[in-house]
Formats: sequence, structure tokens, C-alpha cells
Amino acid sequence: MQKLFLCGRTEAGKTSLTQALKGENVHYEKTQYVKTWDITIDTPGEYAETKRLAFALGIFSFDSDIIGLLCSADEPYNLFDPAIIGVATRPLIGIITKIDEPNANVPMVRGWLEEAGCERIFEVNNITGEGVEELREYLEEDKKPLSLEYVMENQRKGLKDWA
Ligand SMILES: Nc1nc2c(ncn2[C@@H]2O[C@H](COP(=O)(O)OP(=O)(O)OP(=O)(O)O)[C@@H](O)[C@H]2O)c(=O)[nH]1
Ligand SMILES: [Mg+2]
Repeated sequence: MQKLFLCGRTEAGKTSLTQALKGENVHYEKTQYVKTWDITIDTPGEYAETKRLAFALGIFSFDSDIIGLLCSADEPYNLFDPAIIGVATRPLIGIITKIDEPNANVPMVRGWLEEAGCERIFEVNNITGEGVEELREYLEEDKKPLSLEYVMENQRKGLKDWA
């Protein structure tokens, strides 16, 4: 299974998603430091909210196979820069959490994650588990490892380097 790096603001649902992917009951546990699990690397939301700490996200993401930007469906503002894919060293996916919230605006959040450059966007409810299996199946897909020659050939063709 590919390792998913979780990045998003405090309370976006990163730890809950980790618990849901592990098949555990979702229970609140504030993330105090970067934690590596078998399926995810869970980060404290403050890292994504603070310029000084955000640099650490870049370093820790090297231990992952895929970078996941998390944003809850009821989020009032967007934390992620457009075209953030340009500085990502791994394929980028988006995960919209809390799709069950009364103030959820999934199309708006989807637009933010598309602008960031996410190649796939998943919609989940961590509490009921809705959408989590689809994400799990995606992570279980057998991706072929990248070689320098493969990346350079795709760049020469103007394709994304992991296309
Ligand atoms: N309704 C609903 N609540 C959720 C969902 N996902 C998470 N929550 C709730 O949101 C709160 C924060 O969830 P966490 O998973 O701890 O958030 P986090 O992103 O890990 O937060 P930090 O560790 O502070 O960065 C908890 O009370 C969760 O129960 C969801 O899909 N739906
Ligand atoms: Mg957490």
C-alpha cells in the first residue's frame, strides 16, 4: 500500500481519516507531532497554518508516496496556493472531509483542490466511513516505480512527470 502524507489545517480530519483507514473507531486525539503510521503520515494542522513550520512538511513528505491535501467541506477559506503541485515532490490528491456537515460546500472546496493541482479528489465522511474505501482502494493500486529516464521522457513530451 502506498503511504499517504496528510496535510491540512487543524481539525480538517487528518487523524480521523487515519483512524478510519486503519479500521479503528474514530476518536479525537490532537496531533502534537508528525506521526508515521503504516498507511499515513499524520501531521499537526499548525504546520500547514504557519509559514515557519510549513517548511517541515516539505521534508516529511519525502517519506511518502502520495501527498494528500485535506480540506473539510465546511471550510470558509482556502489554505492551499493555486498550482501548489509545482512544489510537490509526489503525486498530489485532494481529500474533502466532513461532507456530512450542514454547511458543507463540496463544489467550492473541490474547486480549491483542483486549482492546487490535485489529480484525484476524494470525498469522505470519516465518522460513517463513507468514501474511505474508495480512497483505500486507490492507495492499494500498484503504481510502477518512477525512473529518471521515464520522468525525463514524459517531461520532454510535456506530460506531468508521473503521468
Ligand atoms: N462530522 C464530521 N466530523 C469529522 C469528520 N472528520 C473529522 N471530524 C471531527 O473533526 C474533529 C477534528 O478531527 P481530527 O481528525 O482530530 O482533525 P485533525 O486534522 O487531525 O486536527 P489536528 O490534529 O489538530 O491537526 C474531531 O472532533 C472529529 O470527530 C467528518 O468526516 N465528519
Ligand atoms: Mg490530528
